[in-house]
Amino acid sequence: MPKRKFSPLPSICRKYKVATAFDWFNTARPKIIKMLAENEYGFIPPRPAAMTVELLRERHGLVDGTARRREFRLTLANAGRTHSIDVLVYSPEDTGKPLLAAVAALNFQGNAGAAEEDDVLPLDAPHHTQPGRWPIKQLMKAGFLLATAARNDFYFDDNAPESRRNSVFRLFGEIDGNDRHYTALSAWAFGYRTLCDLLLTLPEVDPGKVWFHGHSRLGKTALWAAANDPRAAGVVSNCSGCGGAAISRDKEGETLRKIITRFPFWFVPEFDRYMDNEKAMPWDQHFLVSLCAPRPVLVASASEDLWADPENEFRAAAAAGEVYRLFGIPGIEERTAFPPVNTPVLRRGVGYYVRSGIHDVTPYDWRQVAKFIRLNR
Ligand code: GTR
Repeated sequence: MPKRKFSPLPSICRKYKVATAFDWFNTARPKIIKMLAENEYGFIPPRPAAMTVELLRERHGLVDGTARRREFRLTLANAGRTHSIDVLVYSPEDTGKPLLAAVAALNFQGNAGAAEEDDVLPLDAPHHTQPGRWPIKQLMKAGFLLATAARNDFYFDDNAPESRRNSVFRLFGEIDGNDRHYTALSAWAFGYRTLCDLLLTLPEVDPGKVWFHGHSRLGKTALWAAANDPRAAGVVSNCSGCGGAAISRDKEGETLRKIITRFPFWFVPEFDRYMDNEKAMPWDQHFLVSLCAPRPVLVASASEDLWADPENEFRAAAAAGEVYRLFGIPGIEERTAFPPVNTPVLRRGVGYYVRSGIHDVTPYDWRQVAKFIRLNR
């Protein structure tokens, strides 16, 4: 395959004249957050006045005796309005070992779809619809606690005005159903924050071990959520592609025009001005990745996921290293070549790999997540 030609990326440190981690954290970082909120993702809903946590059901000894399962209903209340979300939590049955991490992850197909059993709420929903994506036994054995909720419970994933009006944004006032400033990605980022709120109420969760994990559109979201929530100890962006970990300049597969045309409600209208005009962006997606620093970030691609453009996902992961190095954390060393398939480049601070296969989350991916977290403990 001929080598691709890439245009230079804006340097974060040069743009903000940053020489130290102190400068970056206190000066550049808040400006980048503001720029991305105003020009790409929109603002994340604030914290509601109250959240009640109800344990609906609990069962022990599931999944060959490895898992304890809890189903919670969270009710968020603000200004006389309420919004409920169900969360499914799996945790290892008492092994005596400390948890490796407590993972907050939104899911695509509802909690029943994510589960391996047939009796997860809602009972009448299709169960276990994405086999392999949530390998509970493997996760339990690796020491993960998993908390998952449906993205659609925070913002139904379509462009209808009523989806916007019925989203979590409604807790904070009347929503103009046509106002694109209320974005799905920011409502879902609020979802990650809400999962984190729940996790921190569980006695077995060490507050320093909460990781955000997301696949595809939820991988974009996990990065944006972690950028805004200092309680995330680290983040995993799996096949997040355009508007996620992939650089927009010289993008193959999905371009800004393609994503904004299909999913205008994911981004603010200000983002439209960069369609077919990516080089005019004063930032690129490595800015988003760098917002995780100094916390570890793992960027994962799949070899057949050309829509996401693995090589451009690698570029963002590598380029974010300049910010990690301000903290004395190596990240991916400069001039590291795009790695071959199934050859992870896991470093302190930043990790990257391309798994063979399609756009998905697989047991292989979870093994890399566990390795990366262990490396960054
Ligand atoms: C695609 C979208 C991608 C990615 C993916 C997904 O249709 O173009 O950006 O987010 O959906 O979420 O599975």
